[in-house]
Amino acid sequence: MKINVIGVPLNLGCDREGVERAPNHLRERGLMALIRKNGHRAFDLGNLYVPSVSEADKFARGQSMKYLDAIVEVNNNLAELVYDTLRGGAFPLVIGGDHSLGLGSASGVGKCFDDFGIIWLDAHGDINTSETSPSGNIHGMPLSALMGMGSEELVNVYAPGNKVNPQNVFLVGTRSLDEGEQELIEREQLSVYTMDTIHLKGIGFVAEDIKRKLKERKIRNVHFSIDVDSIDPRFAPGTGTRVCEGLMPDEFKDFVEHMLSTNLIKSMDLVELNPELDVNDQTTALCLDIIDYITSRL
Ligand code: 6HN
Ligand code: MN
Ligand code: MN
Ligand code: MN
Repeated sequence: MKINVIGVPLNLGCDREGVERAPNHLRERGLMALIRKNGHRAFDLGNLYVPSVSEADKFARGQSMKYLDAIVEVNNNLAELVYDTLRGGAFPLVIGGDHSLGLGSASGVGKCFDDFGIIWLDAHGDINTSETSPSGNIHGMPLSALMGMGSEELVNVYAPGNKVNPQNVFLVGTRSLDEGEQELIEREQLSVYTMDTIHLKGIGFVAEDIKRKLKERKIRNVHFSIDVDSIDPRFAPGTGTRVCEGLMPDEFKDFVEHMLSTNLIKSMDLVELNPELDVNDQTTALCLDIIDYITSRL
């Protein structure tokens, strides 16, 4: 398979330094060779340009979302690159950077396939809006924007309006939701597989349930957005918003294996690795292991 690696050294969505270093850090530790070892034609498209900002840009025009203009700009460019990659028959592997990039990434996927689904593997929901966000950090808002909810500026990134049907969105590993996020989940009847559910029923059950729904809804293409904080912080401490009681690495791999076996996964994000917060580089090693595991099954 042809795989295009796209680095997005973006930290404006989490408003914390370190995540922007992840794409180069992974490259320096052998990212491209690893993908090629698994038999793929891998191309490194480099890092997307991220505008430099000042403290004054944080709440420009009096709005509550931090660094909105720069984040919209990066996501618009990312969407086009992901779209071009898919049109060229390649698999986009997007390396963050913070999770606000999920907005651009999935928007590019949405232009290519109109019947697509999103699996969002994350400790968090990332479905806040400018109104419900406790932080103003846009990495907590991309998934609601993709479903057409929240500020127009985010909803209209790359193309006007919503990009994905809420029925086709699956949240997995969830264990930290803000009040407004919980309300949105109930209102939209979103498919959410919390850690409580995973502990109770097992990750295999969850995977089978998602596969069944994908089939029922005749979804032919899936974008897989992986936030490193979905994994338990004992194994993945190198990330900015750690939440305990996460997925064990084996549960994570088990889930990934199930999803890849559908052959529906057409694109992927790996986000929120922060090398500066890591302990002995173990989260970087885990990310490389995950990429190895995934690309050996693509
Ligand atoms: N992530 N719910 C919190 C917020 O600020 O909206 C945390 C979001 C974390 C986002 O991990 O990609
Ligand atoms: Mn996230
Ligand atoms: Mn998260
Ligand atoms: Mn467990």
